[in-house]
Amino acid sequence: MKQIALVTGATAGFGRAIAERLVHDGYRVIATGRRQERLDELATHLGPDLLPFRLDMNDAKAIAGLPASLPEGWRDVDVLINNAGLALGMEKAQEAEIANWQTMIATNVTGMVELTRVLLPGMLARDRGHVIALGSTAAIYPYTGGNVYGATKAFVRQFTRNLRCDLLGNNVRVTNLEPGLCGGSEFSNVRLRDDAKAAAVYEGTKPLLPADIAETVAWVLSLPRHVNINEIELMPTCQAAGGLSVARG
Ligand code: NDP
Ligand code: 8X3
Repeated sequence: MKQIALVTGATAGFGRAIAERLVHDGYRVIATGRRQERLDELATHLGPDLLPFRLDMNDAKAIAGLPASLPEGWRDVDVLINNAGLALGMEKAQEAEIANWQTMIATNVTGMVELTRVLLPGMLARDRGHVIALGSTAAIYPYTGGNVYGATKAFVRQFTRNLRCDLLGNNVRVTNLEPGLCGGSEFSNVRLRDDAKAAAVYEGTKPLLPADIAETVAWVLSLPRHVNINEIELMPTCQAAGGLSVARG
């Protein structure tokens, strides 16, 4: 029987590429996000193994209602891809919009933990499952303007590590993927709210692409069930961590 994967944020970027790859690899995929027309288009593109399911990660009631609100035959989720997320703004903390911080925390942290909490009991009852999170290098390497976005991804990092402790003794795997510079998604368009500035982020670079993230997810899932990849930090070859900075008077 085909395994069922639920991919959050499947309307763009990594999530869409992961959904495509998993259907291709023989999974039945529940694709979620807010933009219904994108979900419908994905269903038309991928066929009956793709279930479009509108889910706003800021809607606690809708999250709590899963998996009961899924159609019969789609409720036993084996794989959860916690991908939906966003960065908003690059301002320094002292200038940032608090509403942007609230949205990042609500989506990247609160919605993510609520959905995980709702799907874990089913995985434990069936004694099989895998939760894969999209963290970020922003969780590890600080940068100017990364303030709350990086902190939400540091939360993702520690939450997935702690999940491993709580799930020990059960056959539910947990993995955190931490990509660096990645183009071909809407991440920078959403963050900067300016398509020209977003394009400039990748100028002269060969960034990771959503297909690279999907390939990594497929590999992590393909390993024998006794193998748990805890974390993967991945960057394009053209990127490396910077050094420390000093302000000189
Ligand atoms: P995109 O902007 O291309 O995709 C983000 C996805 O998240 C969209 O499908 C969007 O769907 C969904 N989403 C955002 N807010 C909500 C919400 N409230 N409810 C439901 N879905 C939501 O970004 P990426 O594909 O690049 O990013 C995917 C993940 O990877 C994010 O968590 C991001 O932080 C992380 N990441 C990205 C990197 C990059 O450089 N691109 C690097 C490292 C990590 P919709 O708008 O339809 O709701
Ligand atoms: C996305 C990578 O460097 O823009 O998580 O924060 S970065």
